[in-house]
Amino acid sequence: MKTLTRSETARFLLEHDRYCILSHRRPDGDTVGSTAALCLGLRQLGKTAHVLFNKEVTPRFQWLHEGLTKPEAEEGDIVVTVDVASPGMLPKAFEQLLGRIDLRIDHHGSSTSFTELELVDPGSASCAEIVWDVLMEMGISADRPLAEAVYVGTSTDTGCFRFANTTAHTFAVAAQCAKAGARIYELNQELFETNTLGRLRIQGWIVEHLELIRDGEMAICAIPRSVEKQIGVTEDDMDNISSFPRTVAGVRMAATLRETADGEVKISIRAVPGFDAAKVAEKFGGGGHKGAAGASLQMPLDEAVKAVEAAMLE
Ligand SMILES: [Mn+2]
Repeated sequence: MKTLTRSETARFLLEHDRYCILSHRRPDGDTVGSTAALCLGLRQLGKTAHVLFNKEVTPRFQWLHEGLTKPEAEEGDIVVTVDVASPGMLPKAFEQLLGRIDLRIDHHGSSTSFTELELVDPGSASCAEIVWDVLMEMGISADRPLAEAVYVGTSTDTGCFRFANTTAHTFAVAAQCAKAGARIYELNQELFETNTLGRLRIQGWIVEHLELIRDGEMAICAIPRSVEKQIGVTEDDMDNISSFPRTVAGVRMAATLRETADGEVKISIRAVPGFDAAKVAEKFGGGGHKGAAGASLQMPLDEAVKAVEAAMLE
């Protein structure tokens, strides 16, 4: 595995053609926005580029991939992953590509290399910012679709520029997106100001069922699948719901547990500086950032709660 700088990555992308770009499982705004931006930038240079269709992308972010996807990677494609920290983060349908992925662009602090080349910058709040820098090095001029894809990535991974990962560089990139025509107000309304009733109802349930531990410094909330079904929430209603328990005054680290359709328990941990969410997630084979991390557990929900609580108190 060889580590590349932004300029080396730009040179690599300029020198090759026929790109197939991969997002991660349970896709968020950063992986969808970054893959879209990279694809649009490469196409602007006259390259053949596609985002590999990821069926897990929800309506909240689907519009970013419109017109960019293809169903399968082809022989001879240069395969690039964006915002994927480890092989475990790849959607099941992409796992067959392991071993032939050429480049990984990522910003996760705890990650497992699985590609020939990689550009990883854990200091970057979002992958979208890294992609932006690389595209600028390649001489691309941003139009509205590209700028909006990058803006969605940077804004969602920083909770609209409120999380501790936000840097001057994040703001600088967002400012350039605004300059290039991104509809900042509309996107912020859609992504951060508007709540569906389903989301508000699950938040109400969380408020009632949240368990505070260590004198209210930590919180755990386990959401049974039956509750999600009863309330009738969509995956979009649940997007980044794990940030919510952390917003309770005094809570420095919070874990949200959800049962998935295939019987796993998905944990998402959020933490403020001084606490390390990734350390907790790593105990269960997961990973992420200090401020936000996750893992999947193969055990019943009540056992998972006990295991996660023990790991947090450590
Ligand atoms: Mn990200």
